[in-house]
Amino acid sequence: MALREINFDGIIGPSHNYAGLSLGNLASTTNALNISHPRDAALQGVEKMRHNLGLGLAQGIFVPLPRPNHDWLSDLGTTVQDAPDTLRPAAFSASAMWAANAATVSPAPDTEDGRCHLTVANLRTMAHRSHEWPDTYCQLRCAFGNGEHFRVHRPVPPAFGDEGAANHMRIAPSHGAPGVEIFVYGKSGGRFPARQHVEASRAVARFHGLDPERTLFAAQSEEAIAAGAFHNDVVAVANENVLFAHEQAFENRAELYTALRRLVPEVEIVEVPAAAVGLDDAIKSYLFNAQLVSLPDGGMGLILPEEARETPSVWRWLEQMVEGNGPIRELFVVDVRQSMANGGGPACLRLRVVADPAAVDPRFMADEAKLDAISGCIAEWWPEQIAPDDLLNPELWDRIEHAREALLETLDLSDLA
Ligand code: SUG
Repeated sequence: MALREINFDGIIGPSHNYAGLSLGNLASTTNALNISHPRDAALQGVEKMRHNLGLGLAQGIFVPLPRPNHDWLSDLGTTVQDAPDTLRPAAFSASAMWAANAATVSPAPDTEDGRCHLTVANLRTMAHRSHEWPDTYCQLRCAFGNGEHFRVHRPVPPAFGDEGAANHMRIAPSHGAPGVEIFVYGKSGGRFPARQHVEASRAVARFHGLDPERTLFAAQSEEAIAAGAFHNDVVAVANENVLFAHEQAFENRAELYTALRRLVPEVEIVEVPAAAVGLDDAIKSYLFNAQLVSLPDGGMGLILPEEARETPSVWRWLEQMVEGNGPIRELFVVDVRQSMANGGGPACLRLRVVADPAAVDPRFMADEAKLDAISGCIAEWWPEQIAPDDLLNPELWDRIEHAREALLETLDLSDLA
């Protein structure tokens, strides 16, 4: 069994819009009610996947969820025609594009039964995200239906907020070796909500059959959440034996680093000091929402958003880092501005699964030809732009629904309709 890291990117849905729905996510609030460009957004996402395929990385896809979500509106006693302005944008949100929030994933070498476990996130803190999970669950059961290799769990009950892999990291000498899993939770975010509850993280660790000796729970620092780090993946990212984090990411970083060094002696911690890059610049630029990847020819690279290159303190620090003797040797820049304007960088757009690609339903695996077919479908069907009032227009509702159907047909995934 050949385990590889596969990045499953959420294809950006035809209803992508800026509704300012996420308190604590500064980009979402700042861009509230701007005009969005779903077609450009989705094409940017495809180009990121193409870039990563070109690096020799394994790439997968998830499809957008049905929007507007008629079932959710019906559960709330309304319809898309009659929904109040307080609900309609939430029913249209394309937020499932941020696949890092779809589920938490524990690869086979870490689990008691030797299967890769996935727990769908309940996303209960934000109304517009709380209705993603039933369709995400269906999609993951389809993609990872091979019961010899995978087990997909239903979400933690809504008593405790769970935001999936965005608050979870894994440190291992290599992808295929047993790792240490780190669950990062929030206690308080000052004026902003802490979206990940420690009880949810503990439940996920139990579902996955993780070894308690090799499972760490670390609190996010309150100052990070209050500065706009609504998920840990805005201030830290890990890959194999490397942890790349901001100095102010964790409440008690010394304790976390000591535990990691004891459990994985090969660990390399690359910490960015606040004196070099302040939390504000780190969050504005999404420096840590980069994809930290192992390159096929050795060494690691960071796949960063354009905004990182445009932030002088960040770019200066990165250029110095790659000239040094550390484990991160290369920088790649991608344009995901449409997603970034809602607080979703390169790493938010993907769910990492370490598994044998041959065990995944092939309809969810991507190659160049499939990406061409996807971009053709997007160019033909995705709306060019959405202004807030357009959500009242029945023609747009039809357009969004037809666009998704066309994509499902293109991918032979109409069983998810
Ligand atoms: O949950 N934005 C998303 C961004 C998620 C980013 N994911 C990770 N960090 N892994 C969120 O806050 C904005 C929607 C709007 O305002 O229209 C939104 O949901």
